[in-house]
Amino acid sequence: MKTIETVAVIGLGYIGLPTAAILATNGIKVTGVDVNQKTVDAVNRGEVPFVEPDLGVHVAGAVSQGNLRATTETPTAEAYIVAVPTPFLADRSADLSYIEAAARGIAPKLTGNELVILESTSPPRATRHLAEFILALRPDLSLDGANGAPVVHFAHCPERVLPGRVMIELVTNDRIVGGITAEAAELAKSLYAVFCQGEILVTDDVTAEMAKLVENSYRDVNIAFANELSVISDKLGIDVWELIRLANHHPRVNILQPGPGVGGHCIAVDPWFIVAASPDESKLIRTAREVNDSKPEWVVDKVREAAESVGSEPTIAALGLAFKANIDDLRESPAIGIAASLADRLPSAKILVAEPHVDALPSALKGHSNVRLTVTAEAIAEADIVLVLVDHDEFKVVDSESLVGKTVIDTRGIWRARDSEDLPAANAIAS
Ligand code: SAJ
Repeated sequence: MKTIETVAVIGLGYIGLPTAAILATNGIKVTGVDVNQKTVDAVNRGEVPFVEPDLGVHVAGAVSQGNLRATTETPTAEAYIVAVPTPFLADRSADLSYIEAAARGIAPKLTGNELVILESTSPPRATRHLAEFILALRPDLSLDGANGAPVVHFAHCPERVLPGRVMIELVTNDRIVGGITAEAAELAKSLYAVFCQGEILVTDDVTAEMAKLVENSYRDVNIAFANELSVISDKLGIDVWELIRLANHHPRVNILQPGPGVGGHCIAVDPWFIVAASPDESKLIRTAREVNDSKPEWVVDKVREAAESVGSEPTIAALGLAFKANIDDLRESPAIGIAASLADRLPSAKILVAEPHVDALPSALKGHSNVRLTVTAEAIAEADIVLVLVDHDEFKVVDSESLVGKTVIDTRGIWRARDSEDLPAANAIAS
């Protein structure tokens, strides 16, 4: 089998850029392609346009070694890795237009014997769609060499790295590689083996696509269970964090943590691709999505109840906007929807948002005159109601004294772990 020496990575986002950087620091000549000129310029300066631990060192090193460069034009390469977004459409089926745009860039560059890998999280049969799309543009090429036409190899290799740990998990996680043909899978396996120290498991393309969706649905269903328990516990007047901590002492029970809802581009999205592919059979998966999607509204209702008891013009400190702890990623974050909904429903309230990982409010909140971004201490000091939306480390070390006399709505249970004497328990509402 041939050794791949040049790779083009299409899409320099949260997955494409780390993948490009890790290939480049392992000796592959990598060209990163992105439609955003600012991203391209940043990468060529050796900089990273978003927060991800250790990524900056890899990008700077790869660029200075001359192994990584970025451009807006798809170049000629031996392998193409497509890592573009796959959002969902209004009917919750996947929007494959970014994949198709990447395919339009790749198609004219092919001469035969290249490997095209789809890394974007995709609905079942998206890799085949990509292959058919490219071969429709290039009928002189083929999947199997029929009529002597040069072959292009297509594979799906879903990423499974956890934001915040990407540079570690890219190397250590096991990987699934699914080929439209066995040869495509083996070629893709050999490319990932350049940097992946985990096991590389080979299968067909559709099983690989489903494996990724199933992993995230598994997590979604389990988070939904925790979120449902939090709502039940609230009704029963018991502390859900204590309940879960105790139940998890059972050797075969491991309940996840409730929160204000599920965010991020993966877990809140991927299960819908399974539902869209098999609607009548995906009852549990759909219900879990609905349970998690309904949690933000439940939190909003809790805050409104608390606001009523404070009286007119309450000040609410909303701690955190990111979709999870210690990152700056705001994609699909339930915290943003909650803050926006509070701003709408409580027009006389002042909402002080503290998000240490961003320096400006996202567009969904900018239009609200009663929402302001500030620092944690100031938000808490001014607040009647303190609403924890993200379990950032910075919030965990907040001085308990500063919370005395305030109503605390802690959707992440971060202040539950403290010595109970430290807690402003009389005012606290667990969610
Ligand atoms: N969350 C809870 N309670 C929990 C765990 C998570 O409410 O106990 C919430 C988080 O706050 C966040 C959301 O769920 O809003 C998702 O966070 P996450 O840490 O579970 O996952 P992601 O979206 O950062 O990354 C997931 C990972 N998938 C799995 O763990 C199965 C990651 O490995 C995937 O690579 C990533 O999706 C992806 O790109 O698909």
